[in-house]
Amino acid sequence: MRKVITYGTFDLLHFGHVRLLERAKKLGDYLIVGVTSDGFDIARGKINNHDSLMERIEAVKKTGLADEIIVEEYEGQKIDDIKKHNVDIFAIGDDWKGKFDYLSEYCEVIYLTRTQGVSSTELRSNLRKLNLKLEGRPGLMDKYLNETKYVNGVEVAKDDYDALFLFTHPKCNYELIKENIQKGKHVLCESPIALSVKEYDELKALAKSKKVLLMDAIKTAYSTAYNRLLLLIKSGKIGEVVSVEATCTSLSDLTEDLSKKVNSITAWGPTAMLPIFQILGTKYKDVKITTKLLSEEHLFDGFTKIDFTFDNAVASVKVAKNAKSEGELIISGTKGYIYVPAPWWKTEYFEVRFENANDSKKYFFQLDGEGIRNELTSFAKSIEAENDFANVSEDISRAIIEVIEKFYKHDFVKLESEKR
Ligand code: C2G
Repeated sequence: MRKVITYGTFDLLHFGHVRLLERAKKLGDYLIVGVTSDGFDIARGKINNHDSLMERIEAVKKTGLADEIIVEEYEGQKIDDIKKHNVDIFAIGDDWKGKFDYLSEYCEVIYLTRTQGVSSTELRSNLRKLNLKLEGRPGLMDKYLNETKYVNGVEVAKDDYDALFLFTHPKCNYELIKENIQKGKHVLCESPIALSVKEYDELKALAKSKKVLLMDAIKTAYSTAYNRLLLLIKSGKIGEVVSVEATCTSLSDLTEDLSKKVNSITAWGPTAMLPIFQILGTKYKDVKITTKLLSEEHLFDGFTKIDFTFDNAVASVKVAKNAKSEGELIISGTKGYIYVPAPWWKTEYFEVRFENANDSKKYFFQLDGEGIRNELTSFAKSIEAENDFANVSEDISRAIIEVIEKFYKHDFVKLESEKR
């Protein structure tokens, strides 16, 4: 029996793909099709697939041409597969001509003519695009604009727009969001969406009645490593969680008018509180805010510590724009702990550590675009599917705002400045 193998992404499966599979199949008696995993595609720079891996596998299956479907997950896997499956022929479109000659050491390599006039890229660009307007602090504009390029189904709006990505000063959020929702626009807004729970609930209700999406933007919630870490905790890897400590600091130029600057608790609080509420839930028994104010008038905190007490655990957050510390995340459990080194909020790496160092493990997951492009993808997908795929749930957004509101109500302990 002659075994043939071929590989591809097969996004939005089309005539060109089917013709390739047909010809590959005819080269032998048994066809193995390797479908690329999302992770592998991301690693090789193809981040804008429309269909998920499951959908792409299903589509290949439906052609009835594959005798076996496998998933391609890593660089170099082709050699392993060819050896493992005793493959006689490797076939691929001639857009790859010469690129896989190195496989001839293991089997015959055949390049098949690519079908002209049809491609996944073209099909993707014909799908309806979400016209996204970006509005916010100039310092962030270039970074966010650049991220939109990687997101399938999103186009930066020229005039009219369907959706708004907002990253203005948080005190402007409420009015701007209200105005846009009333006009029927979907809104993705940098957290916190509002500075009081009342305003937040009002905006959420308005969005519901206007049938638009209002989504909280916290990019860390879309980082692969962070999400895997949450899953490990939920699966009991470190036992029962007893403590979560998150620190986020950035020293910035605060000589300008502080009324225009975002204070520490608003800038960093949502990100720092995210793991606490996602791991321990939002029903804490007690919260205490201790702060060092740079300006009483603008309620600008240079450094703030927030301490939570839960029934079975404690948590604390340290945020600062006028103090520097190690931006780490430590989650302690009854069996072990997870350590995420600085800057944990855009991490690709973490460690699970145990008493016996031999049991400790290191985890690495590639992260492109700090999670922003994944966040934009979730936003666009949620709108397209009329379903909420957000990674930050409503109760968590509300809990974050509740703490920030407490700060704005002056419900904190104030640290004095050193007298010199
Ligand atoms: N193809 C074709 N004609 C087209 C489009 C694609 O013959 N009009 C072929 C490609 O040459 C490839 C297969 O269909 O052999 C799958 O194409 P893609 O889904 O674009 O996958 P690709 O990025 O080429 O992945 O490890 C993955 C492989 O290296 C190839």
